[in-house]
Amino acid sequence: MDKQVSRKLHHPLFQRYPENPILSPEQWPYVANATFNPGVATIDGETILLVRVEDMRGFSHLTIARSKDGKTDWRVEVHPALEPEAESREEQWGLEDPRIVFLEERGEYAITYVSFSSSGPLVSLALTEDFQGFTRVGPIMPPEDKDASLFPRRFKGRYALIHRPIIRGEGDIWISFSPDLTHWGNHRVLIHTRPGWWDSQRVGLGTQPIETPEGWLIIYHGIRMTASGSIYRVGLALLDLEEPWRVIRRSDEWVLGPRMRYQQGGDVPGVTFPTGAVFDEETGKLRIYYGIADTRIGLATANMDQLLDCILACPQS
Ligand code: BMA
Repeated sequence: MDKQVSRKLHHPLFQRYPENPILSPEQWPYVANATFNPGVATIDGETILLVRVEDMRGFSHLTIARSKDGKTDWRVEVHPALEPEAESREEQWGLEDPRIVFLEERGEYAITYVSFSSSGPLVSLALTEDFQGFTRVGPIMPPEDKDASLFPRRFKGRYALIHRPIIRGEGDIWISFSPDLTHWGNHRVLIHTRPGWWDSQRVGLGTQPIETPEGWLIIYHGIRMTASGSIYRVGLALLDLEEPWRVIRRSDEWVLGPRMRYQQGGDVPGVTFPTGAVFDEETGKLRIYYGIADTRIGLATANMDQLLDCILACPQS
């Protein structure tokens, strides 16, 4: 389909939920400065958000909020699900920005999150069957590294991890492989920054990778520096289904950004930061959950067929 046509047909691709923000620190059962950047999973039809909660020292932990429809009536747990371990130097400054996938063959969820050490952010992994008990695998990528997610399945026996190391100040998205979730190698650059573009400064994974018949849909954030700070917007890419280190398509344009007034209010205005997605097969809609200005949580939905039309009309990468 012609790119211009597809853009007009489906513009805007994502519809912001009219009642945004769906969760705010004021709704928390205990004192919190900010509640944002959640990982998402569904169990028995219920939506579970693993929310990054920043306390009044500026350190974060992860707490669960549940909702039957994924939009309203959130029940927030009174105690954190994952907190920094007191003796852990890797978690000294808190836990941030989880992404969740269900590892079908293991029958458990993998949670990749940022541990903040005094040497910088790094990627850690925890596993859970039910979001009640957690097995902490611990750090899997050294600093500086963040914005990580596993894929829900293996590729020729190897697990794959998307992550974003900072190398000489540059932030491209990488992919790495492991036979056992502990030893990682075969590192490759996956999605690079584009000088001059909306995603010129840094790019990082947004939600967990989403399997579709056309390939792995990647929703990523791109950063541009401006005179009044950074703008975090959202773009799309498509990876080969069996060789996910191959980028098939990448959107020229961003598909979601901080446009609404409520997206400018918070600790870090101008940040739209998706971290979790749920595909509803019955409605054909994708729901994405994102951090608003590092303070609250927003929801946006898109029709999956339109998303795929859009990404397939994008340039080959
Ligand atoms: C990134 C992460 C996110 C945060 C974003 C915008 O580097 O630290 O947690 O939402 O910056 O401040």
